[in-house]
Amino acid sequence: MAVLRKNDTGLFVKPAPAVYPFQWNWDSAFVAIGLARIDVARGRQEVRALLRGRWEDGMVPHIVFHPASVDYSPGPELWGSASCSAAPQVATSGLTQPPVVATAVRTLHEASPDAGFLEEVLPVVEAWHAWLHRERVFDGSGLVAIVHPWESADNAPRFDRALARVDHGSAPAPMRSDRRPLAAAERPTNRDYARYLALVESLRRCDYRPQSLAETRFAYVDLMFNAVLAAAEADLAWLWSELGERGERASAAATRLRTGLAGRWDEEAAAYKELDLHAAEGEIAGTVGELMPLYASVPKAAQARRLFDEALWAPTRYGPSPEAPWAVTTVSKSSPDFEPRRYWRGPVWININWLLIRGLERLGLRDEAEDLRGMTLRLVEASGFSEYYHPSTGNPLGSPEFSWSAALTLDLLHR
Ligand code: 2M8
Repeated sequence: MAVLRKNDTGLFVKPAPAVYPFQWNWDSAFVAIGLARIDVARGRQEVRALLRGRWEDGMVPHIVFHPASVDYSPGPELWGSASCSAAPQVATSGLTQPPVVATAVRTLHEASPDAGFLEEVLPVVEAWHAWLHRERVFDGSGLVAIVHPWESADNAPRFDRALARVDHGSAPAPMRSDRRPLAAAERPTNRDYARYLALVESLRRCDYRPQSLAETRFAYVDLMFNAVLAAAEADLAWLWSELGERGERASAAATRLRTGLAGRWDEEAAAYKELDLHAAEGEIAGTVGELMPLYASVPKAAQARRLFDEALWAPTRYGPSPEAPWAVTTVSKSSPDFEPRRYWRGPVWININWLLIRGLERLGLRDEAEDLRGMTLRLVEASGFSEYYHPSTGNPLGSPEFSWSAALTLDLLHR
């Protein structure tokens, strides 16, 4: 509660005290889930502040730059949203992020029902989800694509191959405020950052609305993004039913997404295959994303069992082992890309554990969920509310006093 209070700007809770001074999309949704346990009214305000950044075509952006004089780069000038016709008054980024908001609204509503709040926000969330199914579909599978790593766990090795195709020219090293408070070894490299910026530059030329995904330099069918969307669509349909409506689009979308995700199961790997749209075939990428359909209740009982035993909790992959007792690692320990300190390339994250715990609970794997919940609480007890953690030592990494780690702990304690 103290971390959330400290990071509260009055309008929104920033992700961390120094590194991230603006409102990020999925951070705020996780924060609202935590606030549902202690201050529902403040949780509703968090959602309202984020939705102020919505674009006319429905997109809810990944960052809302509420006016504030803070030193952060690359900041609003990189995006130039003011010159995009669909953008709102407040400056925002031109991308989106995993749509956790519907799930946050449901959590707030279950904690304290408020039909007025639902009437206010459901049409906005509905329009955002519909935008995803309009702008980001690529075939009949029901799955959607992201067009920039910043739309998901950006530095994850699953994006490396796709990102390597992005020519970043000979531009000088980008200005990065993240590197002042944080160790270089815990953050993305300058070369990857240059590619992120080159991608933004090319998207900016079409006001962030490419004619087709085939034309984009990066298009990835991220399983985590799709699993979050599938669960969010089901939650949205439930919320509509609270208002006496059928929520037909949302419930059909949830079914379609789950079917699409189920089709990506790989029997040999006991995990799900990721898909880079510009590559020939799907792949087992060795990152925790390949377990995420679990969060959306996609696996059948026998698959869920194998996914847990042979991947999630397996000592050589994502689970606890004598040399690295803290789980779940964000990259498989057997992968050559495993880097236990670098952001999204190995460390343990509280939001990832939370998604997996929810998935295990929903599939009835209660003991397994409880083991992971217990480990996650022991980790924050030992090392505080950090952005991420070293899987061998449990040492805190990245920013201290990280909002979603604190907020999701409140939710885990509530079970
Ligand atoms: C990280 O992303 C930002 C860019 O959006 C960054 O690297 O500076 C990611 O972990 C992202 O998932 C998260 O929402 C954001 C704020 O916590 O930080």
